[in-house]
Amino acid sequence: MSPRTPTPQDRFSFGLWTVGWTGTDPFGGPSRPALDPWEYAERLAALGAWGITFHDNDVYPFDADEQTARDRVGRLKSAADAAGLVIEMVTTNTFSHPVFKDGGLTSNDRGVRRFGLRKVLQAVDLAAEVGATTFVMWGGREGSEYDGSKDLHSAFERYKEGLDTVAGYITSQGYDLRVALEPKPNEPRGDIFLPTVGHALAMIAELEHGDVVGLNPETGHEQMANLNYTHQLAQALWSGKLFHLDLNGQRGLKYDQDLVFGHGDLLSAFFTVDLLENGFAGNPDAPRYDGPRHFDYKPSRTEHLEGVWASAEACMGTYLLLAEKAKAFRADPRVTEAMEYAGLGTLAEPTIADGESLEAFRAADDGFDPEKAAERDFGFVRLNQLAVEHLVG
Ligand SMILES: [Mn+2]
Repeated sequence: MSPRTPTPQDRFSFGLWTVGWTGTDPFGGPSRPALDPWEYAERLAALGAWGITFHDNDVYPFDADEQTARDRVGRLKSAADAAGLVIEMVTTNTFSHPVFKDGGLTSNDRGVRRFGLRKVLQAVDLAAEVGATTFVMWGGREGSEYDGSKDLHSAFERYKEGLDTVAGYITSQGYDLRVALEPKPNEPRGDIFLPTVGHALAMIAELEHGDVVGLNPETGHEQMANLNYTHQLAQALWSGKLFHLDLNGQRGLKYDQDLVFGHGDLLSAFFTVDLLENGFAGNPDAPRYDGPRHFDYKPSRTEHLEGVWASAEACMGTYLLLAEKAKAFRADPRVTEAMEYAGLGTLAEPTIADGESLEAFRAADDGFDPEKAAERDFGFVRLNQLAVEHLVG
């Protein structure tokens, strides 16, 4: 079975830094040339992508003057428009330049924090100008290697101050833009602040302007923390905070691999796509994700330019195959039966009845026999095997 050709209706988007990665890693230099940012647009559109995303410094150098920055962004925007691509998300690079070695918003150096926050605000204006609707904030350098190196309480205060300044600015400008935090447990810092979706949700709950702040969970980042990516997406959705996502592949607890989507934990990828395409099983009224299917991966260093395009196609192709298989899984009468047997649909029913007082509830005799209930067979394995059959069949 080969995947159908992607179309803009699929809303696939790619970071310029993904196909634009030249293969430089901590152990070696580039293994392929860099193209100019606008050169990627036409090729991605030809492959069936719908959108592109970028960091400010994917398009213009860190030390560019304002005119150079404007010219280069203008050139990219024209190329995107000509190719029919949407610029759906923009983000700031507050990690590459050594000035950010101790973070952009949480550096111990106040001068760096003021510089970093200005850089973020400038990128917010840029995001609004090019029509992006999501502004991702990945605080890759916000963190530490040594527990004694930070006043951690103040670090969270400064992180909050920075996020609130950005979110408040977006609101005050009336920009049609939402902030999406991207958690990651480690790399490049030994320990990064907001290491998981749950930590980011807890930070958002403390913000003054948290209404425009949500999440951009990445497959590999959650899996690096040994967490279930689909569960993280689900909790973000449940919280009304799944604003954007980064799909890729990761094989277990190691460095951030950024593999092609599905080239890590394939069964997990299947259920990720099942959630995104079909919603929560047994609960059609639950919130759904309707944002871009955004890939944040790195074409492996072994590949040259042909391999870059093949890997971009592979991300979209894998997603489409999994979407087809997830549809077939949900439509399979054996799956419907197995879901009923498993009691999926009954979890949506509140435990305490509507209008039932706590007194009445506590006094109620449901005729419940825990020994009998303990004998129940849920059939989760059979249900999972049906998913495996659909996946590999
Ligand atoms: Mn990653």
